Amino acid sequence: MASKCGVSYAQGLIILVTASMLAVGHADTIVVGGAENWHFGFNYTNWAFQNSPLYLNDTLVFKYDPPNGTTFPHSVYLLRDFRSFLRCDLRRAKQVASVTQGGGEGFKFVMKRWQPYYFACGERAGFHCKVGLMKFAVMPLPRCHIW
Ligand SMILES: [Cu+2]
Repeated sequence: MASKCGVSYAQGLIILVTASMLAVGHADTIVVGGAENWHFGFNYTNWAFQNSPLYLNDTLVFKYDPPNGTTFPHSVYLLRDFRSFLRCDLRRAKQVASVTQGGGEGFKFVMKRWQPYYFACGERAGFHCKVGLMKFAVMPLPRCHIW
């Protein structure tokens, strides 16, 4: 009797572990800007609208060349709130990727928290954000398995 109970408990554990693995496997990886990558003058707010919704634990990939003779440097910052997002106000913003981190496979950011994220390029004191449109907001949704 005890061993039978133990077996079913183990089976239950296996099901739980498998389910959580499936949930992890369900997260998507999205290249910011798609084929445009992360550059000056592309409308990332439109891009974010067109690619919404995004979900918790999804990975955003920012791809941009490290500084060289022909490209402008870019970076990735998290702005503090909606107000600083609207104004491209970089004071108190948090840098999450430097000008060199967008090379190769790109800089990967996992949205782990259920909160709005305000992304922006921090170069030229907000000029890339304001004039270059290098900003977008995301509110990642929890994935539901109701159906
Ligand atoms: Cu930039």
